[in-house]
Amino acid sequence: MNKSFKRYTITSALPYANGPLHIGHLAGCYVPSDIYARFLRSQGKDVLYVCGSDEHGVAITIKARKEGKTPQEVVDHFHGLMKKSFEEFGISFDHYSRTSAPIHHETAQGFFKDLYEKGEFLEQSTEQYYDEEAGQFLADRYIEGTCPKCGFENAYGDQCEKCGSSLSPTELINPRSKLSGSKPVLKETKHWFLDLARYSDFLKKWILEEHGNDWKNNVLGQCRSWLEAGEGLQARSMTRDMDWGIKVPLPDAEGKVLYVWFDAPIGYISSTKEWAAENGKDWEPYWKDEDTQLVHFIGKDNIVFHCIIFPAILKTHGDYILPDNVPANEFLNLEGDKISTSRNWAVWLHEYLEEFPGKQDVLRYVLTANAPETKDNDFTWKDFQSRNNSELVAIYGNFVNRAVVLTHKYYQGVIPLRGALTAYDEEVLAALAEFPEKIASSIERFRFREALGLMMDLARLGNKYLADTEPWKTIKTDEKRTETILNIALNIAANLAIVSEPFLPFTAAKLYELFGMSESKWELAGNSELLSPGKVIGKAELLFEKIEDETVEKQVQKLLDAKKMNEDANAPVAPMKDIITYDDFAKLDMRVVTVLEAEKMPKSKKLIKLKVDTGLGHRTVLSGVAEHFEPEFLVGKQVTMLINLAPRKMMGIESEGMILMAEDKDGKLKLLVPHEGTASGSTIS
Ligand code: B3M
Ligand code: ZN
Repeated sequence: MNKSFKRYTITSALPYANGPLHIGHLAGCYVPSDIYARFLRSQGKDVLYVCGSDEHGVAITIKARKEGKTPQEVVDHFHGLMKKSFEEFGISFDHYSRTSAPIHHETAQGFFKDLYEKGEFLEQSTEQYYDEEAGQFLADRYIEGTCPKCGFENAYGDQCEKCGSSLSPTELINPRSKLSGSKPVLKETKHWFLDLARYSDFLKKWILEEHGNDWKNNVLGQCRSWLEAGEGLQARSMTRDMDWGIKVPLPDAEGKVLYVWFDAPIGYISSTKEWAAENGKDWEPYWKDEDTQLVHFIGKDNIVFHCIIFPAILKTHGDYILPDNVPANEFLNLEGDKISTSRNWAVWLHEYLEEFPGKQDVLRYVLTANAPETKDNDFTWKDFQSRNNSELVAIYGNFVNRAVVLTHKYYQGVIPLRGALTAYDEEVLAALAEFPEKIASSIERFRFREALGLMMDLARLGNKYLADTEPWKTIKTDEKRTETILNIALNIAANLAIVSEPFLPFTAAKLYELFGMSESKWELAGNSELLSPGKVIGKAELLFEKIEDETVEKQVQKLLDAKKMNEDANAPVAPMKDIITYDDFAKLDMRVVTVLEAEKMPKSKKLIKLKVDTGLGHRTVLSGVAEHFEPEFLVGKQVTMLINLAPRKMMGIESEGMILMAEDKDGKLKLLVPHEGTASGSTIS
């Protein structure tokens, strides 16, 4: 049993407000943190579960530029969308704030000033790329150029997406600004660096000694490589030359903002302050009392910020507690490929709800069952379907449904009396009594997959109990026995409701309603007499529905379509042909012509025979467009034709010229037509 604390502050990573939420977000930290918060609340603990939108940083400004919006417009849109998605999926934050909130600006600036006054920053001037046309310094992602490692011409200032090398902007060959396209110049700029090496001893002791046994190995592994290799503890700049973000609260810092990873984790504290102000509470015990357990739920890419940098800031500031655990998850992939917002390779939460209304718990279940707790894992729609059908429908739902339906069938929904127990009954009740502690122990060690499996074992116990005792048979011969069996089955189902609540809150709520249970109290679980005989239970309703093959096939196809669109969009443009002289060009006689007749050529998949008016007379042309256009679509169209191409006989017909087409990236052919009607034979030059 883990140490019990007086109160619990649970945080989950602040999602960037530059795109919708997808299943990777839920699997990475939001479902795990929600399970933990709900579990502690059901134990009656004092829990504060906070989060908020991360609204600063280059990612936001890039999105804004791409969409021709202001950063504020971008974050306003996605803050609302994400907050709604979290609510819809039962992620039960006590408070969801945002880092553009004034209280956060004040809090983050307060932290910065405090560290500054303590002399914790190194003031260093460095040379940084500056766009003289745009009049601003360039963040790494605003610089692109040729990768020195692989020659890729569109490498970013900090990373080459083609060969994966991490780069610094000055390594790029032919750097250019993404703002103006111009060649940036190196210009001196001052920043404030946190000298992480100063905290090396404290961090090594706190992480490797104090938490060497209770933090997850994937987290300790990353921390160790940062702490022991030494390269991780280089001084890191905590300010940036940007106009979007929290102003650096110093007189000589015009045009500079706090580095997003300095301000964002402080967002947990601001969110707590905002919650306390709105609820008449004192925020400080949640961040300053040693008898508070602080737990940060994050993805593995955020480990260094939550285990090294933010704790160093908290420690230096003084009088703040440090995280008791940081159970970071690895990444969830999708159908064998990395989830990617830019490639639209994702299952978006808002789209999931449109296609699977009311099935939030199915997704919560599958993402917990497949959680990337110790290694990257893969979400497939086939597995989603199979877990829904063979676990939730066939075991969990089937067990509850049979117990309820039979109680209505034999006893008009009245919970029957429990009579004499058989040895098997005693065995089942003894097993029931052990589940709450086993599940609690897994949750307390952040092993949510394991805990979910134990929850399902309880459903299996109930399902097997009914299958073994066969009340549908005993009803014919032994009324009392049947009453006992259904009494026990219903009480197992009521216990299942309590231990399900952290994982499947929507399903648990339906069961509380069905059994007339007031609320989820973990302490009641294990008690086999939760439901009093004589009480009337609600009507049976299907908790889970079978998901058909075509439903998931449609989802897979949707991903494949997105992949194809993305490949087309990123397909390389055909390279230019050799240079020609004007005289070469002048030989081409291109005209606007009008299609008079069109018919498919028999025995040819590709050819359509056209009769066109060239202005100089009528011509027959064979064109390889039969797989792109229907003949009737072409009749009457004005198209572009090369009329002085030597005639060519095809399938016994003389083709006199060539209709010119554009071939799109996806291979589709597009007609080249004048933007308004023109005389046949109009010359093109
Ligand atoms: N906004 C999200 C990410 O890196 C980042 C987390 C901040 S937590 C303080 O995916
Ligand atoms: Zn490269």
